[in-house]
Amino acid sequence: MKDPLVSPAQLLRTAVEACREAGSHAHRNRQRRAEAFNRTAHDVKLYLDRECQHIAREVIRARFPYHDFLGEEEEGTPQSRSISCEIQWVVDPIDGTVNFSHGLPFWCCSIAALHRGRTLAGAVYAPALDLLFTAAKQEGARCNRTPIRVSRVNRPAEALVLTGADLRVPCRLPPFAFFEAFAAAAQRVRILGSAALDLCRVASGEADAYFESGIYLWDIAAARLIVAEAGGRGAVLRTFQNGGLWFLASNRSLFAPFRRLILQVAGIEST
Ligand code: LIP
Repeated sequence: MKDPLVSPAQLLRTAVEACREAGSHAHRNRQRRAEAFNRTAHDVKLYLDRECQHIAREVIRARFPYHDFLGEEEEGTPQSRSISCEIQWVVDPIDGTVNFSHGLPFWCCSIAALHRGRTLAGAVYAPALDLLFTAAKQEGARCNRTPIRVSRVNRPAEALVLTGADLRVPCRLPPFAFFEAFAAAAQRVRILGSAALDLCRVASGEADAYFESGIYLWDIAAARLIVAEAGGRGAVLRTFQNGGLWFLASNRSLFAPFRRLILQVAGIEST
């Protein structure tokens, strides 16, 4: 279906409204953070995940009833869900769910509007930290309305790298092989538990790079634009049948050396 032209700024306004509504609901109801409908070895699914995704969907549908919607809490992989419209909203209602369920403040609501797979607008809202990261295509990136830029660190040995260790996804390489390689190459490596928030820290220059294997589109869809609009670079280095991704983002100087490092650890020739 052909969409009437909608500007990135218009999409961003709705992304911010939906993020604030959904994120505030989780934060207001944090005393219910342990109410889970599913617990597995390394993950937990909360009723609040579903409630926040519903809230975000209602805000978006009220403004753009014909746009497609892809939320983490629905069934199936990102590839298995049909797209009938050129604009698709990608929502992770609580990114960093395990952190949230324990009362750790490193979690956020991440909402992106994509046009033919390219993010045009993205918002990442961390209520417990009172931080709202936003970006619209070619309009820069902001944190709480203040423009942000990636760091100028240009040596891996001086870099602070954020990563994750999602043991749910059967990637060919265990995440800790990457952790070990980054630990040897960088100044420090940290696991904070929310991919979207990690990427926003790269965009604001508080960290210099982020890499994770076994991440999903809804974890990165908004924050990858925020990094790009803050002068950084991000790329999916590998995809898997179940929707899992390897995603690297950093300031411009560090992208090539860290991409080489990842491909070497994975035994993949660098092109
Ligand atoms: C989380 C990511 C995090 C990753 C976790 C999990 P969720 O997303 O943000 O980076 O390490 O395993 O995938 O599941 O909390 O939305």
